[in-house]
Amino acid sequence: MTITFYYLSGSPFSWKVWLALERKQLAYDLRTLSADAGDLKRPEFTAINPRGKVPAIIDDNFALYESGAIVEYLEDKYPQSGKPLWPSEIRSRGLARRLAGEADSYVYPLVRKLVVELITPREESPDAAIIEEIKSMLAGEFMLLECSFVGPFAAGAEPSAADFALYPLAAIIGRIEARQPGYRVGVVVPEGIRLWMTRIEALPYFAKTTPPHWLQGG
Ligand SMILES: N[C@@H](CCC(=O)N[C@@H](CS)C(=O)NCC(=O)O)C(=O)O
Repeated sequence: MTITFYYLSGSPFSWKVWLALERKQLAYDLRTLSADAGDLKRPEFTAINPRGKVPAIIDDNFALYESGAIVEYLEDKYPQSGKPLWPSEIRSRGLARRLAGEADSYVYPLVRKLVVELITPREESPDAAIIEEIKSMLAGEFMLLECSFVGPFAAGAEPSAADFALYPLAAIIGRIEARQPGYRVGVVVPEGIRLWMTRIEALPYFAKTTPPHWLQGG
């Protein structure tokens, strides 16, 4: 059975689910939507997710949205497929779930603010004071995360959904740095997190999940 996967290039929540589908070695049909073209607000899509947000999946006529719920569903529905999304040891699993939750609840809102200040086209110029404040908060978040990591991957010897929740957010910071070097946002990512990123990037399925519009220079 092929899973239909609704995706937006550059969306960290979509990237999380893409990495999870790959680790689970599940067959999927990638449907890349365009926010600019209004795809997320079309009735065909709001019938799947009334919030008009990605990611969403349809599996065997069952529609599901919210990246965290999708990751749990994939593991529950396909326990034997590919590799597990969570560590088997209970405490490691608790840690992985905590880190995935921290990525969504604390890191994402800060990264989103940086994207709005420095990447999203808008009339106002970037506010240097706000950017410095967000950088300082993000640096604190990454230091906390770095101290919590217990293995080559976030929660141990194997990649888990915690890595898949966090990696896209750290990668987006790298992209903002490349596009707006003057604001030096990259300094918020400590050395240990940079090393961890190289391990995610070395995963055999990583390259195919890179946001297509990043590869096209967009
Ligand atoms: N909590 C949701 C967040 C989903 C979300 O915010 N998706 C963004 C892309 S990263 C989106 O679809 N934004 C389009 C919009 O709000 O119009 C999840 O984990 O899936």
